[in-house]
Amino acid sequence: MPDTALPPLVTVDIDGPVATLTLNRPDKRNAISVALLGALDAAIRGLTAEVKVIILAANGEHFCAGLDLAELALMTPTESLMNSRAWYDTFARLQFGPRPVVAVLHGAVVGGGLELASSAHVRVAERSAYFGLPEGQRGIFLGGGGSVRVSKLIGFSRVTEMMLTGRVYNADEGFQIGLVHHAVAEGQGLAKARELAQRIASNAPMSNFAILQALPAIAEQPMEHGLLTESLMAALTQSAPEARARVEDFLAKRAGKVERG
Ligand code: 1HE
Repeated sequence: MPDTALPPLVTVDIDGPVATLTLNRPDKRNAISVALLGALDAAIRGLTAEVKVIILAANGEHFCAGLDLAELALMTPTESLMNSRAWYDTFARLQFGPRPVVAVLHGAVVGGGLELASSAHVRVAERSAYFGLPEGQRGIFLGGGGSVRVSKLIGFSRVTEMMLTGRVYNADEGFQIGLVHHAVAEGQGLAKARELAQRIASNAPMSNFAILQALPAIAEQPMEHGLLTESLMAALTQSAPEARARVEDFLAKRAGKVERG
């Protein structure tokens, strides 16, 4: 039977400006094999310009069990190093690509699964979601960018404690410590992500560009450089025709007001 008859490791569904990429290796809890990483990378690269926002989701009971440990067991240190580099490339394509990414999390979001989730810009967790970094218990280390990305989300101290003690955070705790932005009822994650994605897609493209590209750069810059970058970006976004039209709409009372949360 040809390979094409196998179910894809990542499925792509396009709905207007929103593409939903779904990890589809539920029998192995969406563990990230070389093939799954390649499928995710190809799915991202294959998106057309009409797609403005990505939703990242997963089939089965768990979002992602992390690195495929069966493959790791067969890797030389050099292969493992190169595998990490491949993860960095793909995750950077998500984080620093042109499209905001909304991740929908449920079940295990562990190890490399949490590293993948932390590459998204918005995280929605269903009640069943739980977060851990079991690398310490497996005798290995983070290798998918988690030392940097997860530490930036919840702080180096929490990551140290998670890895040393095997601590697992549930969905509510994940919300409290800033791992996720929204905690929703089971089965509601995708609907919430779609609602957020539609809102994100309706922003001016230049604003989304500045949020995705300038904000993380500014966060790494010394204060004076950050403020200069911010002011340049502000001038650029404000001069786009779309920004002028939106501001005029507000002044003419044609645009919505900011509502209470
Ligand atoms: C796997 C993997 C995997 C499951 N690699 N095959 N990640 C971990 O240490 C997590 C390891 N996984 C688990 O703790 C559990 O599997 C789960 C809590 C995620 C799910 O439990 P459960 O009871 O639903 O499933 P299961 O019976 O444990 O697993 C079902 C199958 O998936 C089984 O294979 P089977 O052939 O026996 O059916 C498992 O072997 C397989 N499976 N997880 C390979 N991770 C770039 S550095 C990143 C560092 C890391 O990510 S370290 C990995 C951390």
